[in-house]
Amino acid sequence: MRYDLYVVTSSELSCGRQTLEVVRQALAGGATVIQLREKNWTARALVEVGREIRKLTREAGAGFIVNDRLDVALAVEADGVHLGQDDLPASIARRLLGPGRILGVSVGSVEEAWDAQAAGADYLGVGPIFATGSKADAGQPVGPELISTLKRVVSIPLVAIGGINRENAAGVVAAGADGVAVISAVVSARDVRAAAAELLSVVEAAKEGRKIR
Ligand code: TZP
Ligand code: MG
Repeated sequence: MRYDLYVVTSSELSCGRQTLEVVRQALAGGATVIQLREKNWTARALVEVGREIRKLTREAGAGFIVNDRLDVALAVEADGVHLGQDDLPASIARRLLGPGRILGVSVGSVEEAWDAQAAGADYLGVGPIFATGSKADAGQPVGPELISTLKRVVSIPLVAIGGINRENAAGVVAAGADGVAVISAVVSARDVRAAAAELLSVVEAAKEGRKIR
């Protein structure tokens, strides 16, 4: 999976546009992963939209991850599930998912990162890197410094999340992130496709720069 531009959905932050339309535009702009994250939807709604996102991501060659719901992830044949520190424990999720699907875990400290990797996580969502208005209980920002620290402590990919936009994404990648995960910078943009394309080009340029230095 290419984690470069990991777009997380939120119908509340999509300015009245449907999640599926936002996903279509984000993929057109080059999003490399879509995460279906709709905290107030029923399982039925998640499955209905999830099946459509599965088709769109497959056509685009992008990854598809479901937030919180391992059952929904399996039901729609997503590539994997993303879990937080209050969700199903990572070791149990790993067992239920089998080896073929991707397990992502949110971490905000070295200890959480270490535990998640030991439990079988395939990648870590690290954050919140910066302050964010998109998640009420996000906690205190950890800064790009945690990315540089974790780069030395764990071996799985690191996806930075929280308050990331086109102005600060390059610094996060320079710190060692394998990709950036965003909600508002893409789903709340007036032109979702253009916002995704621009952010992707910032990430890719920063990765190029990292290689040269
Ligand atoms: N987890 C940590 S911060 C965050 C999540 C889901 C919200 C990210 O949203 P935004 O709009 O990209 O800051
Ligand atoms: Mg969760």
